[in-house]
Amino acid sequence: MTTNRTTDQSNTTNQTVISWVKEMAALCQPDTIFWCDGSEKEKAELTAQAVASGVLIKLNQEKLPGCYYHRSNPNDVARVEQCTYICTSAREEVGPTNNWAPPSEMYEKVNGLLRGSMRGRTMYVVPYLMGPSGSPLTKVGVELTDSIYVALSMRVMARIGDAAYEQLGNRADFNRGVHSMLDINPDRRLICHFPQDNTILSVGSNYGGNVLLGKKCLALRIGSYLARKEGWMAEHMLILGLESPEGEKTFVAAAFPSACGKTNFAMLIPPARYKGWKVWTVGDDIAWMKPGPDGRLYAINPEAGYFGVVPGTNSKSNPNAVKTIERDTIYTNVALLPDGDVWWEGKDGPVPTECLDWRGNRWTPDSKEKAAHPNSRFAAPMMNNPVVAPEANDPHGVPISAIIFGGRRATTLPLIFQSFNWSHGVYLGATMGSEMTAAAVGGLGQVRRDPMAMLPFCGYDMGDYFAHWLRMQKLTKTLPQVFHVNWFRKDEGGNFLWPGFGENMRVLKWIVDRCHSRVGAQESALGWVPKVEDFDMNGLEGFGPAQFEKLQSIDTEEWKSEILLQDELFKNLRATVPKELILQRELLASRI
Ligand code: OXD
Ligand code: MN
Repeated sequence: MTTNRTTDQSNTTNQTVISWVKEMAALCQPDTIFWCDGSEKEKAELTAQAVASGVLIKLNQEKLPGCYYHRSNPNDVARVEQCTYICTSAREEVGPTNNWAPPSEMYEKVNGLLRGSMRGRTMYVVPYLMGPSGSPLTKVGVELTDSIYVALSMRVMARIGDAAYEQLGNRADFNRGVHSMLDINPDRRLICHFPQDNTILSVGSNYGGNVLLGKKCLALRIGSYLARKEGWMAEHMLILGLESPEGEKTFVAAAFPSACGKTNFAMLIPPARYKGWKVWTVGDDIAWMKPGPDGRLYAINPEAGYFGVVPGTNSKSNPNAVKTIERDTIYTNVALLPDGDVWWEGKDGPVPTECLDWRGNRWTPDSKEKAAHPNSRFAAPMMNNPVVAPEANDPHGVPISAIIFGGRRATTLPLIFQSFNWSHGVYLGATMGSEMTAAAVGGLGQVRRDPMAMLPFCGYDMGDYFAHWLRMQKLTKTLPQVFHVNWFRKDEGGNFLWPGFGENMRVLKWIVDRCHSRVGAQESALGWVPKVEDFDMNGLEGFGPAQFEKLQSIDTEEWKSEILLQDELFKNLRATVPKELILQRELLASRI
């Protein structure tokens, strides 16, 4: 089934959009152009088309109303950092941690691949907003894609349709994004950012992070570039609000590398003893933060949906996510049960006796391979989240009182400490690290530095990015307090020292009390730490002051090697790393 909405029947009067779409259509030569308006009627029409063509499988609508299933090409299951480029006039601008290519060369190469790439296909024109409608922080993008799966996923992940054209008016400052699957060939896979032109070209993939261009490409890579230019911050952070029984709400933003539980923390349910306390989710992946009129930092979540890793999602790890993905969700690369339900490793309930794995092959518990791909995903509307913050749609954003950094560290890093000041806080973010799993190149236990969890997402030189963080002191009156957490410290026997999940509320409570100057702290070599009597251990089975001391201990030998490891990152970024951070390292070394 094709549609008859042609170029001449565009649903915008913005001439820049219309002529750019015409230009791209002349290049890509689609059979048809479909101008998305974001309506429910359109959703039904496109969904029916995707089911008819086999791109989506309709799931059991009694169990999972509004849910659909997609299998990707097995060669296309994750973001591909080696195919991701930042194209600016000078190589130095992108620094040593990004792939660089000259814009002219990359335009020529990708336009060559795009030429005629949409013959026999439809080009969907997806106008979208990153951010709530009417917010001064919100940006407009238009994505052209030949993937109906992308068109349908974009309407979950962003606010799409006429609202975007309304916000744009007749201006020309929208992000131009072009995506073509080509033949989903890893050899012709490129995700190219042109920050100076506010343009993204993505070819050869159909996987979320590479193709839902509003997310990592615009909201983080291009976003971070624009943020530095315009005096705000685009960060790989969740945003949550903690409400006290008296109704006081405190908002915090937190950056953890992938697979460290960002979505879980954003949707945390406080344990029973925290009667009347509530956590509200503003966002689970990205925060855009800008100084407000009162000099505080205000944050919005630019997204409208969650694109989360499915395996391990259950009623212990994240009960709110379980509810969020029960309806209106697009599942990709999980396993399919005979009754049209889905399954994944770590799901509640019994392991099925039989299902189809993410590749479509018969799977039984004896199979050697996983049934769901470890990076299988849900795309679910944030409004499905039982604890979505009402402020998630507030154009003013929320005032951020604390920034939390964290990683997965079996040793060395205590459960919680607070920076002495902003520069020290920037140092904590800059030296953030996480241990790689056995599957990752580099080997078990090796710490990969991932500054502010932005290593794959910073659209310019990392040293300049640190300098921008430091500069925020001049652009704001009151900056958030900065904290570092580690939920993953282990004892000599390899057992976790901290129960994690909902119990992380105890750490969050101390953080929030610190922000409101309600609790004192003790000075340590690393920063301010909780006094043992201030840290709530009530009702924690098998956990008392001795366990807390162990979890918080600072081992001088471990820290000597940690400081050396941190230096490797600084050596790599030598040309631009701010002197203030070198000084912070020296101060840390002298304290240790
Ligand atoms: C994500 C990621 O998908 O960080 O959010 O990779
Ligand atoms: Mn992410």
